[in-house]
Amino acid sequence: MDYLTIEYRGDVGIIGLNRPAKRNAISDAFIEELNTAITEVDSRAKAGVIHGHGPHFCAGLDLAEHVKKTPFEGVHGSRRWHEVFGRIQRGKLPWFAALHGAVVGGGLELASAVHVRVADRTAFFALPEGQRGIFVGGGASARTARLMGVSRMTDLMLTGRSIDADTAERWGIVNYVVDAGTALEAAVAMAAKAATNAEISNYAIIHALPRINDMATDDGLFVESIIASFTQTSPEAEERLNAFLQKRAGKVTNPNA
Ligand code: 1HE
Repeated sequence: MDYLTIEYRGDVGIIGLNRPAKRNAISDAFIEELNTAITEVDSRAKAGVIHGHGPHFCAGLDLAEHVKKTPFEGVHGSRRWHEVFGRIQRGKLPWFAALHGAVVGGGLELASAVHVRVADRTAFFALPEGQRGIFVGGGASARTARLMGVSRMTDLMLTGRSIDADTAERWGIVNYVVDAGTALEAAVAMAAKAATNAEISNYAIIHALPRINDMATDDGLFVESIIASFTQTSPEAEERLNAFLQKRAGKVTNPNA
């Protein structure tokens, strides 16, 4: 692969954005490689991690390529990002992102498509599209706005300012902030843990939760009850429930203990 690395640690597939000279800027060829990498990791792993090689996670859209596109090519490009990132958000696996340095524009859109985000203290976040004379096109108005809220995203886009990792955590953009240089290790550890869950539970978590969140409460509760009863009838659920009852499975840990 020209723009990505793929490695496996146990059941965890790790995709590394690997175009550091251009700050992992995402071109058309890059997005197609990402699509291929997702297919490969989907078939071999039980959880995935995305991280960036070099000083930054990702500088977003490849502006050198974009500047030469017609508006209609831009539409197709944007829709392709939606498809590929959609395969992460609503695909087979739970995905984690390890973030450091710049997580900007399309880089933040990619990070918004995964299920859990871990940032180290070097990470900074911005949506500079307004300053570049364009608009978000990789899913930020639907995904990133749901993480931080429309008001905060409007502020980021109008002012072009960057926020640090602690602010991103406060705003709901990232789930964890860790020491510089430790995000990948932390994300892989969490992905390895998620990989031990029942596959059907992980599937329900990543597919049902965001959809129910988009529904009216009454509809959501109904759908929840159907999914709950569906997961409960799997042989794996019976074995896991009995394992707890027979004291073969771990208890929930008390974080204060
Ligand atoms: C790029 C890109 C890019 C860097 N496309 N080539 N994204 C942005 O507006 C962010 C633009 N990038 C930056 O603000 C900075 O590069 C960073 C803060 C990310 C990193 O700074 P730094 O000092 O580490 O690197 P640099 O010297 O700015 O960049 C190194 C090289 O990468 C340089 O090329 P070189 O040939 O002069 O060495 C840069 O031109 C190149 N580079 N970022 C192309 N983005 C689907 S819609 C999504 C819409 C968006 O994502 S818009 C936001 C785009």
